[in-house]
Order: sequence, then structure tokens, then C-alpha cells
Amino acid sequence: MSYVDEVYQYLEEKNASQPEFLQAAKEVLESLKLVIDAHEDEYRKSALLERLVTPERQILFRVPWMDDSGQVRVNNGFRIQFNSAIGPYKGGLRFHPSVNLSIIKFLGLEQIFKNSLTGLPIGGGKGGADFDPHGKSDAEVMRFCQSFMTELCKYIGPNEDVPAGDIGVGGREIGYMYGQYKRITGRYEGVLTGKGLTFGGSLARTEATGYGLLYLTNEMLKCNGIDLAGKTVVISGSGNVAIYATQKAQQLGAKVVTSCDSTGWIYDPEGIDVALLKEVKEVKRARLTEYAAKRSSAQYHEGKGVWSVKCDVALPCATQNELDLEDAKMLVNNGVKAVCEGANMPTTYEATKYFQDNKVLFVGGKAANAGGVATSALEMSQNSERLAWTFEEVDQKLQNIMVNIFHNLDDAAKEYGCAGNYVAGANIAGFLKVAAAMKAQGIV
Ligand code: NDP
Ligand code: 2IT
Repeated sequence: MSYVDEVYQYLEEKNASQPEFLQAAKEVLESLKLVIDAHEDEYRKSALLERLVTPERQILFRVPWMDDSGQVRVNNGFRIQFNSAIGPYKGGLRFHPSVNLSIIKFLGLEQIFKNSLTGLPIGGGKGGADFDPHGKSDAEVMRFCQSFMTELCKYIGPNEDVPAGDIGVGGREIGYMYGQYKRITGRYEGVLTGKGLTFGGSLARTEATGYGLLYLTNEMLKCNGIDLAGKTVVISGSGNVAIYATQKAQQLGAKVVTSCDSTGWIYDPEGIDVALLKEVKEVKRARLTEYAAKRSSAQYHEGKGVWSVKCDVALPCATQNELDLEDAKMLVNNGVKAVCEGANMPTTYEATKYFQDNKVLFVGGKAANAGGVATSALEMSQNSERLAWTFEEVDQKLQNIMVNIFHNLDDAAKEYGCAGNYVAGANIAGFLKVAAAMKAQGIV
């Protein structure tokens, strides 16, 4: 059995109840065969893959808080410090009822490679809680965030581990957590990114993941002789990533015709009204029915359905495994040319293979959504030098980073004999830097 297969089998035995983690590990390990097989003995002897897929540290903790009625509630908190070979742990915090160890470990594993691809000195980490911010008052969210940080602050720091946002964690939550960190430690430092602009946040961080997704998508299409302008784009989600992906796609001349949340979806053939979407989602924190009520061209449907809409480009920007094989078949039947992942692992393993087999240009989240964490690293740089860069400066750096990521993964795919397989190219390019750093630092 090859070393890569041995390690996957070992992972399956150890993590049988963690399907998302196994899914993420399988995709990475399959790609790495192209690199590992030629030097199997060397990698096996230093157990490099076992070390790579085993988190350096896993922190699990209780988060007690009181709701507005005086009832005490308890949630589970997580921080997985996965790999610090190339820099301090870096990665978001997710607050969603589905959060468990499998989800946080899959996200942490992906983050190692993503952060490496940015070219910036950041290791991989991820965290969160099975807390559901939906329907909670601001005061409840604040008390939860304070309790969460009261424990988490023991394990993080600007040179150790720098969390940020993810699903359910945006500017409001980061603000409450930052306030509590500062209150407990007495330190005003860049321990979180995605902060407000009045207390150390970076311009363009809010937009970065969605904008970065479009910068990479645009470059990838251009290199394949396709012009994004005039194309029809289908986007899922209506949160931070989806909103700014929609905005940038429109700025680049494409027409975005869908949006969705966890209860329903919108088809808007005249193109999504971003200002209205922001008002409904960022300000009112309401459902998409409110968007439909205010826009006559929009059709609202309950449940799931954006992938049934005919499009040239599909950008899944909601959550893991939201695009399955049936969805992939509908998209291919409708002539989709490219799929780029704004979310983390939104496409199932089978759907990814189907796209690749049907010659759809496909870029996975590790590369396509790396603009968020890259801009977080730029926020860390600004905090360290106690300066704030202009929007244009950050945005220009983000564009350069996304264009470079595409070329690095495209080159890696060509070099390892799988030209056009952008998934393998990204995994290989991300891996090589981390593996070299791990090797140089000895058995730690
Ligand atoms: P938000 O919380 O801002 O938005 C999430 C969106 O996805 C909402 O529209 C939400 O709907 C929908 N959604 C979440 N969970 C589900 C579910 N189980 N089923 C259906 N819809 C769901 O999160 P982000 O926009 O920040 O994150 C979206 C994706 O992008 C995630 O995969 C995240 O890991 C990834 N990502 C985020 C980055 C960032 O900088 N924020 C960076 C890189 C990747 P509803 O409101 O109804 O819950
Ligand atoms: O998945 C991700 O890359 C994020 N949620 C952003 C992480 C970060 O540290 O900005």
C-alpha cells in the first residue's frame, strides 16, 4: 500500500465519526500522491503526513452564558491549533449550531494549505462554537462572546494564534470578543482580525473574501480565454462572502441572478440589488423574503434551488457540502463553464469529480477564498507597524495575491503532470512550503 493510502487508512480508523474531516483529508491526500509517491520512503520515515493531519493542539471548552430571561445556557467551544510551521495559527471562528469537532478539524486542515498559498507567514487554525446567533438579542450575543473569550484568551495572542470571523461571526462578534480580550489581558494588540475600523481593523477586510474570489475567478477565466463581463453568475449564500462576491462580480460586468440563505432562495433575472441585500442581511439581519417583498423582479422560493438556474459561472458561498452530485449534473446540463468556491468545501467529493470529468473549470476554496485570510494577514501587518493603509493599497495587494495564487497553482498542476487540475495544483503548491518548513524545523 502506498504511504498516502496508509495515512488515509490510519485517519479513517482514528476519526470514523468525523466525516467532514475525512472528506477534506481525502481530497488533500489524493492530490499529494503526485508529490509523495516519488519520495515515499523519506516522507514515511519522518511521518510527515501523520504530523500534517494531526493537530498540534485541540482546545475544547465549556461556554456558559445567561439569556435575556435569566436562563443559563451552555455551549461547546473549540479552537484547533493545527499547524504552526510557517507562522502563528490563523483562521476564523464559526458560530453555528452544526459546529462540532469534525467541522472545525476539516476547516483547520484546509486553512493550513490556504494560508500557505497566500504567500504570507500564517499557520493554520480554526475554532468556534455550536452557538446559534439567529434570533438572539445583541445583549445575548455580547454575553456569549464575552464568555467564549474569557476562556479562549488563555490560548491566543498576536504571535501565537490570531482568530477572525467565519459563519455567524462578523464585525459585531469580533468587537465584543476584542473588548473582552483587552479587558482581561490589559493588552491592546492585534489578537483578532476583522476588527472595526476605529480599533485596528483594516480597510477592505470586510470585502476581501468576496472580492478576492472574483479577482481569482476573473484571472482564471482570462487565462482560459473567457471574459467574465456579460456572463450570468449564480451565487449561493447571502452573508459576508456572498454579498461582496456579488458586488465585485457586478463591478466586473457580470450579472448575478441568485442569492440564498438557510431557509430559501431568490431568483432575480434583472440582477441582484446589492444595496437592498445588504440592508436586509447586514442591517436588519432578516430573511430573504424581505428582499423579495421590496423588489418586484425577484422570485422567492422556499428551500434549496440556486443550482437549478442556468448560468456560466457558479460561486458557492454559503457552507460545506451545499452543492452535491445532482446539483453538479444540473449545472453541467445547463452549460456551466466554471465553478469557484467562495465557501469552504461547499462541493461534495463526487460533485467535484463530476465537474472535473466534464471539463468544467473548478477552483477549490483553499485557493479561491484565500483573499479573506490574506487580508487578515495584512491587518496583522498594519497592527504591528501601528499604521493603517488606504483602501486602494489593501485592495491592490489583495488583487496581486489572488492573481499570484492562481498562477502558482496553475504552474504546480503543470509541473506535476496534471495541468488544468486546479484542485491538485492548489493542494500541492500549499503543501510544498509547509512541508519544507516542517522538514527544516526537525521533529516537533
Ligand atoms: P455568514 O455567516 O456571513 O453567511 C453565511 C451564509 O450562508 C448565510 O447566508 C447563511 O444563511 C448561509 N448558511 C450558513 N449555513 C448554512 C446551512 N447549513 N445551510 C444553508 N445555508 C447556510 O458567513 P460567511 O459569508 O463569512 O461564510 C460563508 C462561507 O465562506 C463559509 O463556508 C466560510 O467558512 C467561508 N469563508 C469565509 C471567510 C470570511 O472571511 N468570512 C473567508 C473564507 C471562507 P443563514 O443566514 O440563513 O444562516
Ligand atoms: O475560512 C477562512 O479563511 C476564514 N474564515 C477567514 C480566516 C481569517 O483569519 O481571516
